Amino acid sequence: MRFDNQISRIAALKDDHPGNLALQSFDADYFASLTEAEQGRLMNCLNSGIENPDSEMGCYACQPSDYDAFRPFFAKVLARYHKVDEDARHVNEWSLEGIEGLPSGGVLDLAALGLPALSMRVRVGRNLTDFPLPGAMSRDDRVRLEGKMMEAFSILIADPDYGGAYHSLTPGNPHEIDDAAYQALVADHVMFKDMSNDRYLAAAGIAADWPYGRGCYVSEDRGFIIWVGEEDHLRIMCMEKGSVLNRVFDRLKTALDKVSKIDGLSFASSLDYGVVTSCPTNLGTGMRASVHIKIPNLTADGTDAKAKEICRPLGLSVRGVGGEHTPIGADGTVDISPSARFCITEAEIIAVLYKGLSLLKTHEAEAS
Ligand code: ADP
Ligand code: DAR
Repeated sequence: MRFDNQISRIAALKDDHPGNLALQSFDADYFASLTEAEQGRLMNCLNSGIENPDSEMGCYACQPSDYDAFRPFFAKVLARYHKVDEDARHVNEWSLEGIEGLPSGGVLDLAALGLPALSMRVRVGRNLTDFPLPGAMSRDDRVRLEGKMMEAFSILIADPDYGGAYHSLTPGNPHEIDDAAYQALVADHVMFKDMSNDRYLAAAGIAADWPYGRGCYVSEDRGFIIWVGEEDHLRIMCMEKGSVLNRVFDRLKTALDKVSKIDGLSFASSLDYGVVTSCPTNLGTGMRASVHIKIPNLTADGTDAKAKEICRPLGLSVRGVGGEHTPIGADGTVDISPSARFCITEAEIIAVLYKGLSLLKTHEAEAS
């Protein structure tokens, strides 16, 4: 049969890689029940996890409809990763109303927790309904999507609240920037890293055709950014150094409402799974809300091990100062964000960050 080799590799890898949820959730009988065309679509989703057995998720959706089309498979990986029932349904909600344990008035002021001003960032992934997801795009798809977004950016540039500029990595694009300018944007945490160096994204097809169709829109104050052509078609984010988390959270919601109303832009979503993203770890909200915070006591050994041990029960993840798969800062600066993205609302995510930081501050003080 056409996929016998992949099926054999999955069977051979499964027992030695219990953390690879795609391998663990693959069911040969379900796969055999699919048409050959469906089998090809689903196997494309597993390429990354087969080629990288050390993956924690091990799969990426390749078409906006994959989660619903291959529900028997994706329901298993989602349940295992997000610790929810296989029939769980996601609800999106940005209002803080009714969330317990927050300051009256809902102002999430880090200064009230005794924390200094921090670099705050909230990002969401979004994908357009009229293109394949990044793992299945051709180079022409990627350049056409960039062109469609450049038309949308011309509307933002005309609006004083969003005015800025688009910076493209696509050779020959009228807004193409050189490597020095690109590296400066990456160093400033404005632009994403070279995806072709990420073996998971490379195996998934998401990094293909680099750097065609890639770029970022940046507002004049650098507080509103849209990535084009990263792991999702769009990563829409707000970022600033300060104390009130609501500032980036509310600005992002307002910006998202503005962008989603631009003619021709329609974001992929599922009735059961919420916002559709390439990676099942981001499904539902596509949201990561983070701060960069110095915790020199919990990172005194130069690693993030103790910080991760403390943060895990707080529902927080620890990343390096350069983002995913990068080291922590020499001064103990780490990237802290809630781990949950799915079957949690946007409002609950920012609340977890606020409450988690209060507890993290206590643990940092106790570690002195
Ligand atoms: P994502 O957050 O989109 O999942 P990464 O974790 O790789 O992707 O981070 C992408 C970039 O955003 C990196 O340069 C990272 O340092 C930067 N970043 C993330 N959170 C913050 C923050 N709170 N302040 C400043 N930069 C941040
Ligand atoms: N290495 C992949 C990525 C999982 C989560 N990170 C993302 N989506 N950027 C894995 O399956 O482990």
